[in-house]
Amino acid sequence: MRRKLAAGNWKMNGLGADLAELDRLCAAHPAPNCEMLICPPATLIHRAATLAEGTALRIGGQDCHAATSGAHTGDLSAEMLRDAGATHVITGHSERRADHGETDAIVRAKTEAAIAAGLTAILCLGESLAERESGRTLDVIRAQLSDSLPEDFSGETLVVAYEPVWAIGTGKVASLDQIAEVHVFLRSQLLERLGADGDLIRLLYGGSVKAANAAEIFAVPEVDGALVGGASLTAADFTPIVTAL
Ligand code: G2H
Repeated sequence: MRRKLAAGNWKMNGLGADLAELDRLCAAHPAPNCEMLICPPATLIHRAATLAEGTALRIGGQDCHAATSGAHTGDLSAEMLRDAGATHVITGHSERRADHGETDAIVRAKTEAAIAAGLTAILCLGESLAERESGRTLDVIRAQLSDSLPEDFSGETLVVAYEPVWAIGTGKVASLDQIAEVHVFLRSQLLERLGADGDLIRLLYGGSVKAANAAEIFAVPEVDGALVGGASLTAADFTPIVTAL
C-alpha cells in the first residue's frame, strides 16, 4: 500500500527564527504509513534537518542542479542537498519553470540527478489556465509526464505532484472532479509505462491546499497526499493537514 505524504514547500520564505515552526511541527505524529516533509529555503536545510533528527519530520530541497558539481554560480547539486540533511527535493515546480525557463528536458535531468544522489524527487507538473480552458489539460499532462520522467525510478525514489498552475497561491482549488480526472489519468499513464510498478508511485495534489479542504482532497481516488505552499508555513496550519492524511 502506498504511503501518504504531506509535503510543505516554503518557497522563498523563512529565516532562522522560523525554525521554531518546525520545532512545533516535530511534535506532530503522522498516522502509520503517513509521512510529513518540509522543504524550506536552502539556507535553512542543514539547521532544519538537525532539528528534525529523530522525529517523523523529513526535510527536503526546492530545486537542484542537474550536474553533480562545476561552474554553476549560485546553484546547488542534489548531493549537496543530501549532504546538508535533505531526503527529498522538488523538481519542475511551475514557479521554477516560469521564473527560470525550466523545460521538461531540464526537469528530467534534475530529477535524474536527484535520484542518483539518493534523494526522493517530487516531480511537479500541471496545466496553465489557458491550457485548461482550451480543453488541452490531459494532453499537456501526458506530454509533461512522458518528457520529464527520468529513465530509472521506483516508488521509493519518485513522487509525482499534480499542481494546476491556475490554482497555485490563488486560493482557487481545483474541483474534486478535476483533481480525480487528472490523478486517475496520471495513474493510467504510469501503469501503461511501468506495468504493475506504476501503482507504486505516489501522486500528490498541490494548489491552495489548506486544513479546511485537505480531508476531502485526500479522499479523491489516486490522491496520496499534498504539496502545500502557504499553509505549510506554520505548524498551526500544517499539522491538521498532516493529521488529515
Ligand atoms: C503550489 C503550492 C505548493 P500553494 O505551488 O507547491 O502552493 O499551496 O500556496 O498554492
